[in-house]
Amino acid sequence: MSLDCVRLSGALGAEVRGVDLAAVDEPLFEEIHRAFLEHHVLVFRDQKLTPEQQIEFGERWGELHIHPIVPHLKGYPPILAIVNLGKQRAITEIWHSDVTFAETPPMASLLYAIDVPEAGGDTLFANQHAAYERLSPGMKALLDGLRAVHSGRGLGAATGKAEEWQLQGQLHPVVRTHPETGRKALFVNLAFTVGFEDMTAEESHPLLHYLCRQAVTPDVTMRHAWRKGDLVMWDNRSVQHYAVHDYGDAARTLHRVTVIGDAPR
Ligand SMILES: O=C(O)CCC(=O)C(=O)O
Repeated sequence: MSLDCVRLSGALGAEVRGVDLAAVDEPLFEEIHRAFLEHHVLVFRDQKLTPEQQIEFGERWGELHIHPIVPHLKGYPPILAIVNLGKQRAITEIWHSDVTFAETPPMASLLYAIDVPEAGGDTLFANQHAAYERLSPGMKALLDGLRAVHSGRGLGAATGKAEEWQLQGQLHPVVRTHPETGRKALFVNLAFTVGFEDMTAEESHPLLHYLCRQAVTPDVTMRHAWRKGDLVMWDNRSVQHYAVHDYGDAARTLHRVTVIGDAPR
């Protein structure tokens, strides 16, 4: 059997048609896994999932992550409820890959739309293999072996959990090799990366901002316009994302299940 996949941009993403995520057998799961590695972002429309079913599908990919800072859905520790906190308090309207301040950041996130605005509230995704591959040989040589510091302090402060949040920062390679495909990807983001190992803040800042700009230029992105019942999953090892807050006070609720990954190398 082969999956019915429709590509969503030149750079990444595919809509997978005709799949009920509450009833995925092993051969179908293997097809979905292959499509995930090929397209990096998969969109499944018209799903009807209970929290238990979303958790069950998430567990097919690996152990689920319990977020250290953001509160979970009551009764369901592996589910983060992403709700409209207002534009001023939005913590996801910035390019990022999930929880990169952890020692083993998530490999995948699975976001399910419970309630979405009539218009707006799209999510953008950017392909970090494409962003890396077009860098010059000189820049690639400079980044080879360089490690960046990732910190959750900004997120802790934004969510009022600064005191509870003890992490000092985590070192990860600036260029990581995808553990399943062997492809290289840029692995720095504006939300959590704060500088480079053995460099001052002044030295780090221009390089970090150059790389973060290169990471998300329009030609490496796709944009998802949500409908209720969509489940979108992305590969945090090869993709950054950005939640656009352009919907004022409208209700927007999504449930996220996050799968633990390995230590970036
Ligand atoms: O709300 C969204 O569209 C994306 C949420 C997000 O950025 C995240 O779960 O990390």
